[in-house]
Amino acid sequence: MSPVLKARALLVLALALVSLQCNGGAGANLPANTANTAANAAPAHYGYEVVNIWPHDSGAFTQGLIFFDGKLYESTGQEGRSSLRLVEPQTGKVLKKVDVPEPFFAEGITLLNGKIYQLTWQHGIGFIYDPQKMEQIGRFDYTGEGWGLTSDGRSLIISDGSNRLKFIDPDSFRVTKTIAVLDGNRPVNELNELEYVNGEIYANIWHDQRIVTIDAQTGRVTGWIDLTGLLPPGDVDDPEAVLNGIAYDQTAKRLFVTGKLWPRLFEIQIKPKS
Ligand SMILES: [Ca+2]
Repeated sequence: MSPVLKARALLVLALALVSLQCNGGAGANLPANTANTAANAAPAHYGYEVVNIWPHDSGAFTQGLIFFDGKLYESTGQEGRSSLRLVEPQTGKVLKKVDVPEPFFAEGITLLNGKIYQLTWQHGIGFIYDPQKMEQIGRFDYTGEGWGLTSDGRSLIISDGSNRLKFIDPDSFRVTKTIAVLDGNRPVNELNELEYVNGEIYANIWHDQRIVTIDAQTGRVTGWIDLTGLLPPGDVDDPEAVLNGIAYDQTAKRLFVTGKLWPRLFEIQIKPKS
């Protein structure tokens, strides 16, 4: 190898190492020294600290949550009660609401290329909205159930209640890739609401007090965030009022979580488990 080529090769290697340092790890709010960087490392275990508590509509059966342009957008489910909402975070006030008619049961939402996409549970039909006008501007079709939805900035990423995440092209709505979410060799099933955070996908698991963090390239579980005790006992007694709803404020690096029918929405910071 010529000296010039050798120097270039060393530069490429150095850049690759820097890139690995920057991209590795279980997400946004973690101290750098707890980052789970090794490709086959065991998942890291995290707890949480509450930063802010804000009101949340206890009639909202939360199925999708995103933060964009200083506001929360929320999708609520159940037939006849489904909606897309624009919500003021600090007050929980619903500023605008678009009702989703029966028989649709709305599910996850995400923002991609300036549009909000919303899934429905069992109808294979999704809705597209203009987030500024809060108006429906289109529909799309997909195969299988729709549970959670997020985006890596290129694809729509759909969960369907299994351990699989489907990547869908937003122009053709064809599946371009599917990843299986595995903790070691164990499938993590019933993946629900999703949030893409810096190369990882944070996912609620139906009826589980933990959020799982997933390598968005491979499906490998990188961490578990245990949110047990987040909602004070007695706040809700409905067995379906489970933790569901994760939104990430990319600008201020804030993480928000709530649940179905929860009267509160939390900004949390993830902490290594002691
Ligand atoms: Ca989300």
